[in-house]
This record gives sequence, C-alpha cells and structure tokens, in this order.
Amino acid sequence: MASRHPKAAPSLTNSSAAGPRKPAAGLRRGPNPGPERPQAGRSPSDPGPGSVGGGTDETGGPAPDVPTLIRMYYHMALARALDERVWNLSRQGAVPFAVSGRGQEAAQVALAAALRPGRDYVYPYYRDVALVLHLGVTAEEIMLAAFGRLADPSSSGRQMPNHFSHRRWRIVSGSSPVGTQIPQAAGTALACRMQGEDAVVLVTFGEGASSTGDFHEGLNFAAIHRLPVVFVCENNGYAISVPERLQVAPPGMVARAAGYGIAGASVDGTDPVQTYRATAAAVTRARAGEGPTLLEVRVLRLDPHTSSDDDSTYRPPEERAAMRAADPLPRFRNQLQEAGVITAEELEALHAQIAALVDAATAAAEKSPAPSPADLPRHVYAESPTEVRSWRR
Ligand SMILES: Cc1ncc(C[n+]2csc(CCOP(=O)(O)OP(=O)(O)O)c2C)c(N)n1
Ligand SMILES: [Mg+2]
Repeated sequence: MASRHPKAAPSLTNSSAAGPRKPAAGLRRGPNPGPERPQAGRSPSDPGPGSVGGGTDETGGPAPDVPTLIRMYYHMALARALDERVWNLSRQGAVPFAVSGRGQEAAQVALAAALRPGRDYVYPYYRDVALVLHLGVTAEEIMLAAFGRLADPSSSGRQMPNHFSHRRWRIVSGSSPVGTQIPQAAGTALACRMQGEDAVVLVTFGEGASSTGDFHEGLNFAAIHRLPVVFVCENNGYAISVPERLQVAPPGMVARAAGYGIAGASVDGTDPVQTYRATAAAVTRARAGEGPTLLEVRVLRLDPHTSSDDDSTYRPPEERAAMRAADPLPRFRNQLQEAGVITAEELEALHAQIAALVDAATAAAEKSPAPSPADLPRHVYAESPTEVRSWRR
C-alpha cells in the first residue's frame, strides 16, 4: 500500500496469562441503552480474559471492558452490513446515493464507547455510521435516511443520507461543506461551559477537511478558551481522489496540535482498543478542564469516495488489495476469538441477528411514507408563518 496507513498489528494489549473463560448467558446493557444490542456474549460479572480487560498504556486511557469489546464488535459488524445494503440499494436505483464508512468502523465505535451517549455532544461526519449506531441510533433510522423518508430523524428526508442528527443522542446535524462542524463543536463546548454542564464535545472530520479555514478557527478558539472538545481527524489517506501528501505537509496532522498549544495523539484507527484508550484519555482531559485534544485516527477507506466515484482511476489495484487485507473487521473478530472473549457459535448468532435486523430495517424504511410538499415547513419554523401554515395538510 502506498500510504502510511495502518499495519495489521494485534493490539489486545496488557495480556495476562488468563485463558478463555466460560461464556455467560446474556450481556448487560451498556451505558447507552438502545434497542439494538448484541444478544450473545458475556455477563459483566464475568471479568473475561485478562488480555483485554485492564491497565493503561502509552495512549493514557483504560482498556475497554469485555461487554464494551463485544458491543464495539457488534456495532462494527452492523455498520458494515448496513453500508453494504445501502450500497447495493444505490446500485439498484432504490436509494439515490451511498457513502460508506467501510474500513473506518473500528475507530468509530471506539470514539463512541469513550463518551456518555445522550450527555456528551457529537458532531459526526458522513462516514460515521458505526459511531452513531454505537451511540444509540438504530438500523431502521439509518435506512429511513437512506430512503429519504418522512420519519428519518436526521432531517425528515431533506438531507443527503449520512448527515446524521439525533436529538436524544445529542448528535448535531452537519452541513455538506466539509469542516463546518469543527467551529460549531467549539461553540457548543463554550455554551456547555456557560451553562455549567460537564458535557464533552467530540467532532470528527477527514484529513481533507483539515485544509479548511474552519478547522484552524475551531482549534484556535477551543485552545484559547481551553474548551472541552475532542477534535478527531479520521485520516483515510484520501479526500475523494486527492492523496494525503497533497493535503497535509510534513510533519503531519498531529504536529499541528503543538501550534495551538493543545494535546495531540495519533493512533492506528483500525485498532479499536488503541483508539478507545486514546479517546478515553482525551475525554478525561476535556472533562477535567484541561482543554482540547487533536486526535488523529489512521483508518482505511475501503470503498470509493461515494457511489458516484470510481476509485480505480486513482488507486492502484495493489493498494486496494493491501487495504482489504488490513480490514479491521475480520482482524478484530479474530482477536476477540483468540482471546476467548467470544466463541465461534456466539459470533454466528450475532451475525444472524445483524442480518435479520438489516432486512427488517430495509423493509420497514422502504414502506415508510415519503415526505409530501405539505411537509416542507415541518421542523423548519418553531411557529409557522400564516402562509406556511396554509401549506400543511
Ligand atoms: C468546503 C467543501 N469543499 C469541497 C467539498 C466537496 N467534498 C465533499 S467530500 C470531500 C472530500 C473530503 O475528504 P476528507 O475530509 O478527507 O474526508 P473523507 O471523504 O476522506 O472521509 C470533498 C472535497 C465539500 N463538500 N465542502
Ligand atoms: Mg480523507
């Protein structure tokens, strides 16, 4: 692979001699309740294998516990299945557009797992399917947006798919111009501070978006006011067809943090454990009043930019093959199995659950009503002007 993107390094660190434990029935709900959780796995009362359960490393934060590891894998696999379904539907002309996060799921679930869903604010970007699922967004809500349905919680079918927004989970709507969410996140962090809330704001964007003025304005403002923001660059090496070397000058993304006097870290975003630790450390710093962090997670973009792109025109076949070989999903699955966190039978059940969920979500969204012209002013005006009211059914 041409870029310096993640190598396949196993990272279930802090191994102890503990071997696989007996699987316990059922998995306690994690801190973000939602309807879609894995039905198989270990009870949190079973500490599980020590190889993934504790300690800290150079990225500063604690390792995820066993239920978190299983939930992370589940949402990685669910995001992958949803992305593949939406992509196929776009090929069939059933949905207008697809943008995939395949290859970025490991980082995304780790980011979400380090937050308090519904209490911290999140400004995701368009590849963050796994991130929003892990926060609490459902598969059906993803499909409602893909089909542009009235019941789509992000925009009632107005926005392009993957412009995530969800009031309950404090996911704030993003705009299509890349990078606009970055200063908005800083502003929200200031508002939280002024209101005496201890919320942390996490914002994601690609390395291409880091070339915008918004990136620099957002980091500068947050740095000056020591705001509780975690700025996460999901660096997948490309902005559509523009490679990273034409986007970020040496010495690279994280060196920019020093220019603002804030903390910076760069991690292998195909490794969910490493990413979780770094994110947890950044969130802890932010909540403690120690200011923002710029976190670079190095990820893979396994697909073309969108369903409107053909990456074979700018990515050599050997690079694409190397990326597929470094796919974080099968790698994490193998690591969990080898560490005894989950068995082959439990994995089979989990994947069957996901397949059924994606089918049901697709069917439900497909038959859900589309918006009509009369729905145009919904959610636009707090109180509709007379002429707008007359449009309503
Ligand atoms: C301000 C602005 N410029 C250009 C575009 C067109 N555009 C959409 S996505 C994209 C690539 C962004 O790349 P990156 O930030 O690295 O994110 P990635 O798509 O790689 O995840 C561009 C140039 C845009 N939406 N907004
Ligand atoms: Mg990119």
